[in-house]
Amino acid sequence: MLQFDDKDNGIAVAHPDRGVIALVRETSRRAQARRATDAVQLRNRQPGAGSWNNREELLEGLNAPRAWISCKYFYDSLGSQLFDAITHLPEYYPTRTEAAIFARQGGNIARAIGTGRTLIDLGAGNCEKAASLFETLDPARYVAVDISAAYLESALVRLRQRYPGIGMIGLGMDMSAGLVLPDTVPEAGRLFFYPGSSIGNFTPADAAGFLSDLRLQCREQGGLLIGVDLIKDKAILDAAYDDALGVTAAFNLNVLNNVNAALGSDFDVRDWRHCGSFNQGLSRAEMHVETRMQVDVRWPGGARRFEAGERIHTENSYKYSVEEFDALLRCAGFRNITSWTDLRNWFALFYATA
Ligand code: AVI
Repeated sequence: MLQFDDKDNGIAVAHPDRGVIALVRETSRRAQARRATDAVQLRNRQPGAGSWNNREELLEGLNAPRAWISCKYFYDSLGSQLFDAITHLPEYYPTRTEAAIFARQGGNIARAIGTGRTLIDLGAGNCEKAASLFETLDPARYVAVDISAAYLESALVRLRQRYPGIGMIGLGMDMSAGLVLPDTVPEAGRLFFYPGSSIGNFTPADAAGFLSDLRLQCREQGGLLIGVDLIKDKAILDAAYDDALGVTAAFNLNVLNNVNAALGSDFDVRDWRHCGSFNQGLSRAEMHVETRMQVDVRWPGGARRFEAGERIHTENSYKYSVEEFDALLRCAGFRNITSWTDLRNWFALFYATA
């Protein structure tokens, strides 16, 4: 039976084939040094002690002249459901466009990658995206990484019943703090899978660092399959980050509730409004929350006045050209880069080897 635990910020590892459960502690100095600021956070369905306990980081952001909140605070259980709802919106094209590339290019992707790999799913969530590749890629084993160990546990129990021939390992960890794979994950033949353009939630510099770390973990015959959102018309991107129904607004404003839960602050969501648009100069969609009036926010040991119209920056979502992302992969040490795009050139999938 699968069991996960995330005590002491460690990584709980369950190996269903051998029934072994081990706790691997996060020891990498680099991992501990890297602070999640702009960086993407895994979809966190249950606020994880290891990911939401960074009071210092929260205070640094709230006290900054241009206030900011790390985007990891989007993902409580409600935030994760709101994100799922976003992926169904007509304006939010990335999820369905990426799926269309897989549908159209599945044969070519499978030929480039080959079969029998160890598929390592970064930010696995309900594991469905990776599972849709099982038929074509026929992985020898599947390693699902997500910040919510409990969510992974139930997803993997279901998946094992569907694919009893594939060995499965679940890692409940906050990947933004660095990826540490246990010894149970064989070194040869690793295929990292990072879909959904989550890489866009890193700054390009942090993305390069993250990709370099992945490349170091690739070892023999390792590779990376990654989804990247491409630069496109501003109107399309503006709509994707500020939809007509207001689902993205709810997703963004919910961050204030989550900060209240983590910090004990007294943000009132009704005092704030959502701002989401594409910043062409910086090639990124930005989300902010903006005050409707002058607001005083208090938390244990501190407070801040926000003037009317003042903003808190909550997320960046960088968009790349195929050439720019190719260069980023090269810079991280990847080689033999192949990419596939959809018919409109809105989204790209890259496969690169170490
Ligand atoms: C998770 N991430 C790739 C999404 C994005 O597009 O940057 C999060 C999101 N933010 C607003 N809508 C969706």
